Amino acid sequence: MVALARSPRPQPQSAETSAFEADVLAGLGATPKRLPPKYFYDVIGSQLFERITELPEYYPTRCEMRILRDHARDIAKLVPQGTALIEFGSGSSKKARILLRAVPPLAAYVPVDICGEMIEQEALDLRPDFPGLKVLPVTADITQNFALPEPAKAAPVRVGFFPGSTIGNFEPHEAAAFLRNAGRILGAGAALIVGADLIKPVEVLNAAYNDKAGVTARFNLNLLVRINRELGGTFKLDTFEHHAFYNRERHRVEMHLASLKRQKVKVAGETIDFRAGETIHTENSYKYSIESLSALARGAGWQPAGVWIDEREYFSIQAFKLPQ
Ligand code: AVI
Repeated sequence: MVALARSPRPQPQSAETSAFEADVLAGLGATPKRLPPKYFYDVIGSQLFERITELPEYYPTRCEMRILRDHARDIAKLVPQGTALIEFGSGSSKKARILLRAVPPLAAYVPVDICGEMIEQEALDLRPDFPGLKVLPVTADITQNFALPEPAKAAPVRVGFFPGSTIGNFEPHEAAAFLRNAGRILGAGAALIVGADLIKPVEVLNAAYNDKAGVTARFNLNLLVRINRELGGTFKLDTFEHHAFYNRERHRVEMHLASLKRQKVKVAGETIDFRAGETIHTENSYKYSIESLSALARGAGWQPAGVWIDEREYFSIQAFKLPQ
């Protein structure tokens, strides 16, 4: 038998993969190189992030949980009976659980996240613990417009919940756009409860993003693992290093992946050149003051409606309302 030489057929791409490919090629083709942080959260990245939240140096999750537990009753006053509670970028719903225990009966709880597998699993775990609660997960990019399920649309009021300081991973103009979009999705009379990390001493910030166990480094490098797997990338992981530092002028922690040598890397058939020491900027984590977040929210049409912080003033939960 003669073996036929076949030219490789292009694999059909999902819309998700082609958006990933387009964003990665655009980011690696830019100067300086960058990659959007939303792509950290594949299944492995989401698991690594869960591990970060348990690290001794990473204070935000513990602080926010403490604030939620200490002030759940007060915060729950923003959530009247029959509300549809929409959680933006829910990941694991452990913070929502605290709120769900404090609020009166809801029309629905709608966790929205880009990682469909994770929220479907969370919904399965949540249902037996909250019998009678409609848990209606939506897989969507929270930076884009998305449709709410019917029971949430039909509810007399909608309250958004955006914990985790995820707002800090947006550029300020993107955060303003997110707040405006959330207002459109939630509608008149809505409330929005946002967790935001506060400006604090630089040593605390630098330690939180450079943990001794190296989990944040693995989280950062996992972006290259994902590009290798999903886009046929040829990144050699031991030739890139995790860098994280607080940029005082811009009130943000920056994460980068630095190339340890001059090299060429292939991604989706394209060749990318790296100089020794050149970095890919992978994340900004903006730190806010109460005033700076509230100014941003006002500019997006929201009125301040409450602030709760921890004793050390490391983290804040801030509430906003839209006029009727
Ligand atoms: C999800 N986000 C709020 C985290 C943060 O702190 O900016 C992501 C993270 N990056 C490194 N460690 C944690």
